Amino acid sequence: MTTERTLVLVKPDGVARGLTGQVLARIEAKGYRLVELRLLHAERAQLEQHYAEHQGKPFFEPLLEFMLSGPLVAAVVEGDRVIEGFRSLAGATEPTTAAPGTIRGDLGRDWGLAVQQNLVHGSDSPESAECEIGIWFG
Ligand code: IDP
Ligand code: MG
Repeated sequence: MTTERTLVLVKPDGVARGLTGQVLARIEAKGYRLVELRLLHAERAQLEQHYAEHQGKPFFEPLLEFMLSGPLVAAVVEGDRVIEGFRSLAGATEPTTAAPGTIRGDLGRDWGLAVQQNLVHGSDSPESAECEIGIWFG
């Protein structure tokens, strides 16, 4: 059984730039299904949990400040191998080198900041997906 759920965030830069619809359209056009969707302001405690693996890295504080800077969209997306599939749609972490055709490659760029503003987050494993869906959707 390969049907999975993943946690997708349209980060505050994506919402502020009016790209939420384009991100969701790419997810739907790929054939995945939206099963939960919320526009919200993140809380610091949620982000500390969500990004626990990055605690202590130089971009950790800038990352939290960025994620607190405005509303974001959280979604649970379902489909066969969707965890890997959404990471493929999103593209590489660095928008400058993310492949054209991906969300980050087509819509993102480097802004010379301490943290990469790269529009989207997607869970990277079934374990992270389960944990992250709990953080954002209880
Ligand atoms: P991912 O979002 O592609 O899974 P992660 O390594 O999990 O990338 O990092 C989480 C987020 O932290 C990234 O999406 C990006 O916003 C930021 N980030 C990661 N590495 C760096 C870096 O080296 N410099 C600046 N920001 C970074
Ligand atoms: Mg990650």
